[in-house]
Amino acid sequence: MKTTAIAPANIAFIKYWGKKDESLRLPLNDSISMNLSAATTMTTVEFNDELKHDHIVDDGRVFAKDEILRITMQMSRLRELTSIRGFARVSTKNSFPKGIGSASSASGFAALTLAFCLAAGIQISEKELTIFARLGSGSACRSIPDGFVHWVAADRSEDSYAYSLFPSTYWDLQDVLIIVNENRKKVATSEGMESVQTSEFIKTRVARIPQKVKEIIRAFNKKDFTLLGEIIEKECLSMHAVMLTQKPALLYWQPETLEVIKAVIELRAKGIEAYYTIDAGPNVHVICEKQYADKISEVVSKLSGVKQCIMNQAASGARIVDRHIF
Ligand code: 2P0
Repeated sequence: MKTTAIAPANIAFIKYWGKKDESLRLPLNDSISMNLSAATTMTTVEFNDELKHDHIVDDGRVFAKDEILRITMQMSRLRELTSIRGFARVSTKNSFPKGIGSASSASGFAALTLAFCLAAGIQISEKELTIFARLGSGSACRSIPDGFVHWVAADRSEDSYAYSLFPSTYWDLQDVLIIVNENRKKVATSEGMESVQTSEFIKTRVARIPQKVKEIIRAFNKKDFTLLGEIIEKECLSMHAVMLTQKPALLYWQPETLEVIKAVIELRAKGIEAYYTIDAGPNVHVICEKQYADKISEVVSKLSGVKQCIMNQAASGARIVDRHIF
């Protein structure tokens, strides 16, 4: 059966940076994210008895060799986990530039995992789906459930899953995603994370996460945007402090990144409440409540280094659609 899934990228408010088990992609700490409405991947999967291997086609541009390898590895893993035989044709399409932080691997592996399981006719719970997606790319598990999502760190694969903390309709938050650079990054996140223990700050960072998770849930419960924003920025800077002090050091920011950060701080001084967060790349996510999104986009778009602003609301998780890529 031909099956197509769409999954959103997500932006983490509490970040995932570092694994305690590389092959199982078990994270060092819990993370919390928001699904993004305008940054999605669509993937069609169709099993075909005549195929001798999987056929992967990127609709619109060519996949790099390492990307093909990661996708076929995930398909082999899914075949093993579900005892499905046979190969499939897969086509995938992004609604946003590739290589923008971790976004494309999260939405990509979430959509692939859901489309694969349904095309194979497997009945599977949302929790299991998040575990399967996590094995392809850690952050992909957060793109399966609805809205604002909590990924639980654990020592066993079956215990490290993601669930919806609050539905997408709970709070009208916006993410103004500011693109300053569309190129694929030089150091992939998986590789960057491997040296996380070389940072002198990693232990302190991980020890602080349970308290931050409690605080952010309190901010959500009270819909206290100031508290939420302060946690988001502090958490982003904590992760980048680790990245910068790893060996080799990881500096993902560009001069344009700082330009946007400064603009956000200035906007805040003028009473426009906005907070920034940045993933493993130079682009900036500005988080705000709905009434300020247009103003933020208008101001930031005027900066010389800004190429594009993508407006995102909180979105539902991965879902099946009835149109196909091929
Ligand atoms: C996050 N990132 O929480 C953080 C912030 C990057 C910076 O999740 O190795 O691409 O495939 O499990 O999922 C990037 O992690 O890494 C990521 P792998 P993934 O969003």
